[in-house]
Amino acid sequence: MSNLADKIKKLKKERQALILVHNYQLPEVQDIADHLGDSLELSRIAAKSDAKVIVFCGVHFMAETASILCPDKKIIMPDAKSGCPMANMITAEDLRELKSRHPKAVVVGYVNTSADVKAELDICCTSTNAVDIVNKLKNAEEIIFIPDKYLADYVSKKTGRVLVSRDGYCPTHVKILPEDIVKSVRKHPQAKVIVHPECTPEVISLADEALSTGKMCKYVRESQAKEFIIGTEVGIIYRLHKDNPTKKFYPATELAICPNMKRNTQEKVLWALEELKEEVKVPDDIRRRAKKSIEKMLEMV
Ligand code: CIZ
Ligand code: SF4
Repeated sequence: MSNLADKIKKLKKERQALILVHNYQLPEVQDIADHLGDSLELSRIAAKSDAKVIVFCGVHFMAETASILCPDKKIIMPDAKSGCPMANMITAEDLRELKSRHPKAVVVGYVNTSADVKAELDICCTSTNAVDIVNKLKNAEEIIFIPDKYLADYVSKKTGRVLVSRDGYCPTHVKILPEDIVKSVRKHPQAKVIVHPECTPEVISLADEALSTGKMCKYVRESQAKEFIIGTEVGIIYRLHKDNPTKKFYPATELAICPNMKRNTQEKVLWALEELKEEVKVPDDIRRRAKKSIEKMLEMV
């Protein structure tokens, strides 16, 4: 273990802190994780733990989600500038305007949204449960689904429901092109192709499965296949390798890198623990309303 990692381990104990690390983080950050996972898995671990401090290595909306679920803990980010461009593509004001044009719609929002936007939702969802949730809204006359137009398209195809969406998308996942999949399959004809539902419909149509990161980990673990082409942020490949050392993983493209996810380093985690900064705290009124949308999701799945 590196000197830095030793220092982090020691200080983490003193601070009674837990280090939660998203599947897309750099290998050096994954190596010091107490838990690796997707945003909701990590926030639920935070809520259950008795740690006083949560060091959340991911992007801003994820730390906010942890703050919403555990207001009594101090949630800190090693680099508070790590935002999610997709989440920033819709504001609470934008959503209120959309709702005013569809007053009867049930409002479903992806977890990749700010706390302010979550406060305007009826139901939050993740890429793991979005299809199930929309399937359960049998009586809804109309459904708004924000912010990701590609996830909305995927969910709409899977459920047969028309969804009112907006022009949101993930700048990292759109870097994965249909020709990348075609080329990778030509090179590795035995490999299963698994992509994220934030990819474009053209890419999804060429894949064996469209899966959230949590579901990708499970799929690879349980699959008989030995090789996989991975169509999502490349950081997950380090975890997949570690968890499945006998299997092979090929990124659909090396360009699928989220610069925001890569801002965290071991050095910044150490500074965060030393100074207990930057704290992310969702104000109480927003927190209460946002929490309802998350509770509704947990109730439904
Ligand atoms: O919810 C998450 O962590 C995200 C953004 C992606 C995924 O599929 O896990
Ligand atoms: Fe946001 Fe895309 Fe980065 Fe995920 S990979 S944090 S959706 S920009």
